[in-house]
Amino acid sequence: MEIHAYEKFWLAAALLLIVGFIATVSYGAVGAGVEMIADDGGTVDPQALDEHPKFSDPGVYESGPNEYDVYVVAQQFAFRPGTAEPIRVPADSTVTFHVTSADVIHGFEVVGTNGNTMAIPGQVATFTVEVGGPKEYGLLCNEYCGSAHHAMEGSMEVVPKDEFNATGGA
Ligand SMILES: [Cu+2]
Repeated sequence: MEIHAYEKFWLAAALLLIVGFIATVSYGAVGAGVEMIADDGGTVDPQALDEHPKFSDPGVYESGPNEYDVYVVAQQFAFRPGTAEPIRVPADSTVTFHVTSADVIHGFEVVGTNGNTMAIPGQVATFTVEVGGPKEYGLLCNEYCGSAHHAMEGSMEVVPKDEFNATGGA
């Protein structure tokens, strides 16, 4: 059977594309360090966050050498902390976020890092971000949560270690 040269070329190009697409999907699934948020953050009563040992006073808690826990409450239309005042963490540390919502479903993304989750009332989403040198990161809600969703944002400041200690952290 005679196959025209152009037909061979397009067959080869189509096969290459398929292999390329499979490679990018595989890389995205296992190579890029992307992880789903597990359900091991536990549950919480969204009506009684003010009785919770940490969510009643959300903020940055030291949990070990260079390790910090950050408790964040998302609600229409702000992150506590994050929106009214930035989340401040020291440079070169491991930061574990514990995020929940007090009302409806929100998103919580630390822009420019691997940190991104839904904030669901009654659920605590937990994920860890390694921060390097001093830098400011944006925080975004990326689940439509109401009329001022587009304005729901905040910031996280990675500050030099001595500066963090000087202000006493959270
Ligand atoms: Cu929103």
